[in-house]
Order: sequence, then structure tokens, then C-alpha cells
Amino acid sequence: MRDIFLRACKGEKTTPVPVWFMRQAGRYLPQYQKIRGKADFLTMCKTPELAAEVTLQPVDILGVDAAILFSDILIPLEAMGAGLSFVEGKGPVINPPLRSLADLKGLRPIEPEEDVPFVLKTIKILRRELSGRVPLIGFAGAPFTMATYLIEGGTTKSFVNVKRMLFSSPSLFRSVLDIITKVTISYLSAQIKAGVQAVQLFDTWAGVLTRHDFRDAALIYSKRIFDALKKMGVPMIYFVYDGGHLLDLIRLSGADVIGLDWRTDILAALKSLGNDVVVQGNLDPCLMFLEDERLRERIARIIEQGLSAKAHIFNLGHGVLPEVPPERVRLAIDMVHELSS
Ligand code: 1CP
Repeated sequence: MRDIFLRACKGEKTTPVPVWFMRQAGRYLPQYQKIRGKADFLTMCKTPELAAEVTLQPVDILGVDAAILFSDILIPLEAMGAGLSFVEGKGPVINPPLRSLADLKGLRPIEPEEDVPFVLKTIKILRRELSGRVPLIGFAGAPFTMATYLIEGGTTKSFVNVKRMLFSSPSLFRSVLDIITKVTISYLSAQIKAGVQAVQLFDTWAGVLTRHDFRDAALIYSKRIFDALKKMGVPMIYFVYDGGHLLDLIRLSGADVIGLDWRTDILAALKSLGNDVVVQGNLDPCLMFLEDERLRERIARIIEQGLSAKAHIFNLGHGVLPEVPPERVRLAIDMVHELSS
């Protein structure tokens, strides 16, 4: 197997540097669009053959060094009893949103084998199909980010409902985080038992918190998840989007790898993290539109900075944009390999 991704996760400086991209499966790929044209997004997630097929597309087409399970962070919320849908042009919707103790009582813990068997089946298909190629990454949303979707009922710009609950009903909010944390531990354990070789916890919205609130409402729950999974022995990645002001706290999470968005240079991030850490990132997804030579310079700069960390996994600072031509993505991956060899 091409194992540079797993070796880098464990702290080895590899040649070349491994690369994979968040949202590497998705709308920018015509091969994805073709399948998506026949099935809606939730059906794709729940049909193991389709989910496995789109997971493999970037491995086959782009030459990435890791596959990431095709699913969504919100899938376990549905299994917990929340009403989940993906509305065309609008994104995820949770209806009704969680606003009271009575709403919380409607949520239950999950038994992954019974409640999300399709995820585990997808993983088993993928391990078979990937054998001898690249490792498979599993994932989940971190508790604060999951709570945001539950309480806001979907995407938000103001975070007014989730923050209002955090500040005005702290004990209710803690109960929401507790149940999500419990579910996430059993969900990720099941993914690992089914065969994923690394896990990433996505904390997409925790960056809206002050340091004080991040510690109380995000970090301790994410840390609980990492502490519980540590004994399973697979590398764990923590990605907090827009978390530049939180890096020294993120370092305390217990994750093996820290994901960085593009706002903080790797060298600046290492001042807060210390150099004895594995980092993942952090090309601005919009730089993929640059002409070749400028793109090469930007990639070279990130690889150079990554050398100051214990080890480096190349990635974008957030997901691949739907507007990016697949040839650009392929070119960027080739450049990472070439420039770090
Ligand atoms: O075809 C479509 O219309 C669906 C678009 C889509 C896709 C391709 C959604 C809806 N989710 C996904 C896949 C997905 N989501 C993956 C697959 C693996 C890969 O990376 O290739 C992963 C890891 C996610 C994780 C995810 N979902 C996150 C965390 C990462 C991030 O982007 O910050 C979040 C916040 C979500 C929620 C979600 N699901 C879908 C969308 C469009 C969103 C974001 C909505 C928002 O901005 O609030």
C-alpha cells in the first residue's frame, strides 16, 4: 500500500509529502455529477455501492494519497432522530430545530450497526477495493459543529440560536453536547472496527467562539472523543476551521494531527502549536485558479513551511470549490508530489 499518509500521521517526514483534499469527491468532478444526476445526495450516502464508487473517483482520477469516506457529518443526526434533508440550492436542513429540553428528549443514542449499517458496509467495500492502494479516512463532525446544525436548523451566519442556548441555557446546551459526544464515540469506533485507517473530526464552526467558550463548549467534548478512541490505535486529525486564535488550545485536544485552514501560515501556526506536531494543510482553495507557475510557487511555499513541523500532510485550507476544473486539482496534486520529492 502507498502508506505515506499514515506514516506522516505518525510523525514521519516522508518523501514525497502525502496529499489529499477535503471534499475531494464532489460536484467539481463530472464523474460525480453523473451519479448525482441519478440519485439525490442522501440516497448516495445510504447506498454503499454508490458511496464507495464516488469515494474511489478521486483516487483513480487524481492520484491522492488517501481516500475519505463519502458521507456527511450530519448522517448520525438523522439516526439520532433529527429530521434531516438536503435542499437543492440551500444545503442541509434540520427540521424541527432543537430549541428546548423537550426537543432534546426526542434524540436518542445510536447503535451504528443497526442505525447506520450503510456507512459500515461502504467502509467494508472500500477496504476491499482499495487493497494495496491508499488508506481510508473516516470522519465525523465535532460536537459543537453538530450542535450548531441541530439548534440552528441548518447553515447560519449569525449563530444566534446556538450561542443564545450556550449563554442562556448552559445546562441544556451541555446535555446536547453530551449526547452528541456519546454518539460520535460509538459512531467513530464503529467506523474504525469496520476498517477506516484514520479519522478526522471536523469542527467547522468552533472558530466563531472566543477562547474561553471554545474551551468550554468545544474542546472538552472533542478531547473526550479523542481520549476515548486513542486505544483503538488509528491516527486522529482535528480540523477547526478559522481556528487561528485557538491553536494552543487545539493542541491540547489529544489529536495526532492538527488541520489548518489557509488564514494562518504554517510557520505562524507552529509558534502556537510548537514544532513537535504533525500539521495538515493549508492551501487557500481559491488559489487553485492561479496559472501554473503562481500555483507552483504557492505550493512550494507551503511545503517549505511544512518542513518545520514534525511531519506535514498537504491539503487545502477547506474543501475543493465546485467551480475548480478537475485538471487543476490533478495538477496541484502532481506538483505537491514533484516539489516534495
Ligand atoms: O451533491 C450535493 O449536492 C451534496 C453536496 C455535499 C457533499 C459532496 C454535501 C452536503 N456533503 C458532501 C460530502 C461531504 N461532507 C464529505 C465527503 C468526503 C469528501 O470530503 O470528499 C465530507 C467529509 C463532508 C463533511 C461536512 N459536511 C462538513 C465538514 C467539512 C466542511 O466543509 O467544513 C460540513 C460542515 C458538512 C455539512 C454540509 N453537507 C453538505 C453541505 C453543502 C454542507 C455545508 C453546508 C454549510 O456550509 O453549512
